Amino acid sequence: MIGKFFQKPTTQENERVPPGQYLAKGFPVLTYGETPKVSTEEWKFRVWGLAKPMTFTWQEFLSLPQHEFTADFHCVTRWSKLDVKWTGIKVTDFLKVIEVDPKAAHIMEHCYGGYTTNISMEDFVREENFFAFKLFGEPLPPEHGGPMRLVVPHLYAWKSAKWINGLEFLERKAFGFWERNGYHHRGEPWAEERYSD
Ligand SMILES: Nc1nc2c(c(=O)[nH]1)N[C@H]1C(S)=C(S)[C@@H](COP(=O)(O)O)O[C@H]1N2
Ligand SMILES: [Mo]
Repeated sequence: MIGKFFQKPTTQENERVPPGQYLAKGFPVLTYGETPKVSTEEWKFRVWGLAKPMTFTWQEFLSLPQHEFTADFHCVTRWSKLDVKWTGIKVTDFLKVIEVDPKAAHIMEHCYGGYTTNISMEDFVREENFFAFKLFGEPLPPEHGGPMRLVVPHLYAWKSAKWINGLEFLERKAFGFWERNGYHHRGEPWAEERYSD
């Protein structure tokens, strides 16, 4: 596995690489299907389900507080990338400007292109989760989910929806694209929650 696409972690890095994962060289792109091309002018972000329906334009979304983030990234296909630098908006800040019904316990992430992935409210509201629109100081490239993606560092990266355009708040757990295709409903890398039983 070590060679062209993978590198050996240093002892220090090793502790940050979850079991069964290898450090990728560069930042691989992993997309199922086509890369949607979405301009910031046409970009819209919707909230619905067990929440007051709302729609945000790019300007409205970007008027929320912006922060720099450094996060590790773990794909279930066994590559990891440490210390990815992003600019974005905290999920907790976004949640302050929407009205979610207290009955909402799960969320379906929706994207341009039709990809979906589910996440529990508990996993979603963590302080370290964010919507990213810059990668290493540059506008987020389309192949990495630009103009806007979600990043959920503590779960496998298939939960980090690229081209995200909406959140559907739900009372009960539902399955997104990979979850319907045999992947774990939660996907915690340290517990190797790769596949559903
Ligand atoms: N909309 C959408 N989001 C997605 C995916 C996808 O195919 N479509 N792939 C997921 C998977 S499996 C991974 S590992 C990461 C990859 O992000 P990257 O291509 O920026 O490395 O995006 C996740 N988000
Ligand atoms: Mo992945």
